[in-house]
Amino acid sequence: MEKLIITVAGVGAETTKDAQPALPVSAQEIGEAAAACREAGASMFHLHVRDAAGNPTQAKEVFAAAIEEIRKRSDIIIQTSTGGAMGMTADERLQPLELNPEMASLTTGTANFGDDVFFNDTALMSEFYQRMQAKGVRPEFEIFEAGQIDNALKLVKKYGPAGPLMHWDFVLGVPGSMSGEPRNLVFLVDQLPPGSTWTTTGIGRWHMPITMASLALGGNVRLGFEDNIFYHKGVLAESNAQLVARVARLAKEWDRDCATPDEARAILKLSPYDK
Ligand code: KMH
Ligand code: ZN
Repeated sequence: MEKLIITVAGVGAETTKDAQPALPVSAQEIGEAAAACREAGASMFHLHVRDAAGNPTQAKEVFAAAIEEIRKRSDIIIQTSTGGAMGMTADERLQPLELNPEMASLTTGTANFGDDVFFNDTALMSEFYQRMQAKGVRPEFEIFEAGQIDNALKLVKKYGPAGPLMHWDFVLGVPGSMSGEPRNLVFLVDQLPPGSTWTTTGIGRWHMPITMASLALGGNVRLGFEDNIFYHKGVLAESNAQLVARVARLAKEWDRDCATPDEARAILKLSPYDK
């Protein structure tokens, strides 16, 4: 098995400090959290940022400040979000691409998201995909519903590839979208084109079942306060790094070491990190 790529979705757009006091929000907190996660075994950081009031923003300058603080402390792969937060316009969501991140998330279809709708119609996803292609930013296809795989494959057919392989993240357990039953993961993984790499996100109570299913199937793992704030049922995690350390430990028990960021770059066929 390849080494394990642990991605940390450490901030998100929906989690609040009230719900999880250890949520990193300022650029410095995000930089420190990413470094601690890297130390614990993570090789990628899925990045959302917050404004001075702690609200989600896609402002380029706020992303730039967080990226600077991460880069001061670690070589972790930075994957900026283009999902942003509910109700943001496409132009707002696209802003971090101007910073030429190594990777960015891309959801290829609309999905129910609790009582809201995470809007990604064909025009929006085509524009986001082509912008990433033009800039050489590798997409991570964030899949909440099965048809979103087909939509991503249609983008590649219509516009050509956006890199040497397709990297996927199955986000399972968002209320209103596909649940985190392991059978859903098996069904989704079965549909991927050859050469794909993939990771999983189990939301809330699905964090551990999906993590274990992913490890059993040879996939990778995403975790962090965007997706789940608890360590045990009803017990808050102390930090994002604590969640990373548990998965790194479990994988090691199965003889699977964590990839360093450079090893993850090699697995994902990203360009080497230019220090
Ligand atoms: N905040 C969610 C509405 C992404 O980052 O690409 C969408 C999201 C997906 O977090
Ligand atoms: Zn996100």
